[in-house]
Amino acid sequence: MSGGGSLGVGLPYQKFIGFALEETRRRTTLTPHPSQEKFKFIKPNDDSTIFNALSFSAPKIRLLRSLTIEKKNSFQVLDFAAFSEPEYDLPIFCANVFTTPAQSIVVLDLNPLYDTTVHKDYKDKYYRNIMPLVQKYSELLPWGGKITSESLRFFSPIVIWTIFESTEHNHHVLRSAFMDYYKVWLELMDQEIKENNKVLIARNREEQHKYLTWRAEKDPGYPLLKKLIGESRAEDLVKEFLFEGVCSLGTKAFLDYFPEYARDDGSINKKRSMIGKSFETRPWDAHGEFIGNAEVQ
Ligand code: BLA
Repeated sequence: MSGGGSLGVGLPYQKFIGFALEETRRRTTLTPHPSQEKFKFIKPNDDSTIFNALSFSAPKIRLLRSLTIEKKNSFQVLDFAAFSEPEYDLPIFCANVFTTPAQSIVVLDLNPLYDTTVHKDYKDKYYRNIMPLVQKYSELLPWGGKITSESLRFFSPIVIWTIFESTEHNHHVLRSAFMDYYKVWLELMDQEIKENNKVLIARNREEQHKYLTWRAEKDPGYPLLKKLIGESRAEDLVKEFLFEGVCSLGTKAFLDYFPEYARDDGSINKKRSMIGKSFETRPWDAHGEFIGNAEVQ
């Protein structure tokens, strides 16, 4: 079947989550996260939409959470992420897919805790050995074209940013990439040794908080969530579930991290991007060197 066939067969993204949890349990012990109780049964305004939310923690993992949403014959969403405890500087696992019968918008990455264009040591530590992943998928899941420029600093040199036609074959490739990327993340997690230096731990915590702050404010899924469950429940979901930690890991506010979004009256500019979209082609070379020319639209 092609052209949206995969939308009819139950919740395929639930299978991605099933795989990820099984693989995680092979290596560590998952404990339900406190946020799970509140968000397990989200009832959207519209009966034909189904939400599934799960969250856990584990010895090195502060938060592992997934959200899938399905509206029959309309769209499907996968949002899966894993955040380590601040004692580790592990990348953040990030899998986001928005699928309609026509196309799928995908971001799959080990989002760096530290911007890899600035922190070369961080780039070498985590990405040098896994660059072949890019080769493996760059033809099947090609660069998706111009993107919100601000997003780039949260992406790694191995990011898969793609938009593809929703066919069975493409979803098969996506599942394979998802599994590869997640296994790599678990492997890195296994290898990491606990940091004892309080200054470095505080730095890791702040970087994670900055990431959470960005996504809790500017995530492209937010407008749709508001439509599905209303503004205040969407805000709860974003702050207490998807990006849990945004209210507790740090005290800085969005504008402290991203002052370029400040309006004259001190409020946050509602635009997602201040710079515009850019990066028509993949802005990293095969070695993970940034070669982007931010030609703004
Ligand atoms: C579109 N989602 C996008 C786009 C990106 C992402 C890059 C393309 C538009 C753009 O350039 O901004 C995803 N952007 C990310 C991710 C990061 C980032 C993961 O900066 C991480 C740092 N997407 C979801 C969820 C929904 C969703 C949960 O993850 C819905 C509930 C929807 N994403 C969604 C929709 C679009 C989209 C509807 C297309 C519309 C649009 O561009 O606003």
